[in-house]
Amino acid sequence: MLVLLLALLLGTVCCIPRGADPKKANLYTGSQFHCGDGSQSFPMEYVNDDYCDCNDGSDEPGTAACSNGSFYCVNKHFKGQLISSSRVDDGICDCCDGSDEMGGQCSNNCKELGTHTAEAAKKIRREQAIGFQTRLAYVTDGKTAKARRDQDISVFATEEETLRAELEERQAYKEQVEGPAKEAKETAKAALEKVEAEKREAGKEKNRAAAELELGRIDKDNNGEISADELLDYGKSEDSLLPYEEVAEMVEGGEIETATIVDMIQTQIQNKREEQERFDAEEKKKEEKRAKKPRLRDIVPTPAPDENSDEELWGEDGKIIEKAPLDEFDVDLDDLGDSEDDYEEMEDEEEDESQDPAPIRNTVEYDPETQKLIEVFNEAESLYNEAKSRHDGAKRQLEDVQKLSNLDFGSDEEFFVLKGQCFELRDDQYKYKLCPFDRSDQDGTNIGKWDSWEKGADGVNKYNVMMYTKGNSCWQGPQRSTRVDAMCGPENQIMSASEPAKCEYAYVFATPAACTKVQDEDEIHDEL
Ligand code: MAN
Repeated sequence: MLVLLLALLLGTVCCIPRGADPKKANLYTGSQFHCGDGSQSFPMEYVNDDYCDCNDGSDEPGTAACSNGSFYCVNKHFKGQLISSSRVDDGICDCCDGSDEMGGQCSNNCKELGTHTAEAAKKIRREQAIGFQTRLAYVTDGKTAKARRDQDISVFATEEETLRAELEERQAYKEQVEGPAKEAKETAKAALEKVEAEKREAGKEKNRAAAELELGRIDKDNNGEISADELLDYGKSEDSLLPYEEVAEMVEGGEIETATIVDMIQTQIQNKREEQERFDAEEKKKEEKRAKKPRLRDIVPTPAPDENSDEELWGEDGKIIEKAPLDEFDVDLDDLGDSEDDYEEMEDEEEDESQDPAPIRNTVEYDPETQKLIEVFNEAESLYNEAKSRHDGAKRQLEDVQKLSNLDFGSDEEFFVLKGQCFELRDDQYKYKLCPFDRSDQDGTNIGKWDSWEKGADGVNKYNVMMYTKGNSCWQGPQRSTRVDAMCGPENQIMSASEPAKCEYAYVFATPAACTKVQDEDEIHDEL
């Protein structure tokens, strides 16, 4: 036993049979051999006699006699290795020390292999050591960022609260002044509409009087009746208000009614007026556009004009009020007090209307009292809007930092630095991209959004596998997902990308964040 132990320590197998596993050296001591499974015993000479006696093949470690036996390659300077005994003396060199073949048929290349493997292992260790150093920096950065986030959250939350209080206050004030302004506006609008309706009526009357006057021109002999000849003559005259065809039709029909003629003339006068108004309105609009002063204006249908219509407008109390310069009109009549959306809608409407030549519009002014209420409201609204936009900004800022804070960047915040970065790998077919804590994609197709950490094969480390799920749907397959196995590496890099099952992707991702402290150099040597 002592000899055997000594042999093991010296790395030799001087006293155990060829191909025997040093771990089972005790089987081959004494004069009797006991099969490894304890089933039978034989004299020691039965060992390696090229005849298989034990069911477990343990009596023939150094021959190919047992189909289930194993041969131990000592492989000094490299790693001992068990191979199937069927590979013994088959003319192929399996062990690096060549011991599986008789008579020095194979060269011993264990030393080179050992040196090469040791160097490769050393390189990996070195890279892991570098990775671990980087991880330490990641941890520092991650922890600093976390502390900053925590601080930001408390600052932003206080700020958001202050701004919310201010917003609520301004909203209450806006609501308070909105009612009176709206009411005053409506009253003013109703009064204006009333005045305008009256003006329209008056306009009609004027048209009628003008038509009666025109009748005098037709009735040349002034006998109070319109004859067919008088009517036809009038129709032919250059300044006739009636088209000749209509006049001729009337004469032909034999019904020359004075009232009908007055109506016809009145209609013509009215049409002409309206045409002129439309033209004027168009011109005015063009002028405004040219002046490039786009403003929201109160708009109402234009009343029938009278001589003063261009110069005068009427206040709520029916008093004429001075027409103010255009710049003063920036009041929104119907949509008083509502959101920016309404403002945009109104502007859109204005835009649409500019395509349409028909409508006649006019600006509206209010009496000073109403104007004052509107101004108070407008001021309250703009203060509210300004507070709202500040509060919205603070809220967004708080939500953003909270969202970031809810992400799990590892036990020591070591994965934090990966947030906001993306890594790519191109294989023969696709370009894969991983943006940690965000998403994974294949040629731009979403193959998973950040979901959670999962334990890796060791079942212990909580931060081994990143799961990205709920990607784009896959035809006749599951919704796309990516599993990312994080391994230690000196830098961040997708090492491989594959699709083990349809639309289920797998990356191996090297990152310093996954590195742990490397065993010291001496241990590396001991292992080899
Ligand atoms: C595309 C790729 C593949 C996927 C098939 C499924 O070709 O996204 O990875 O397997 O779609 O139809």
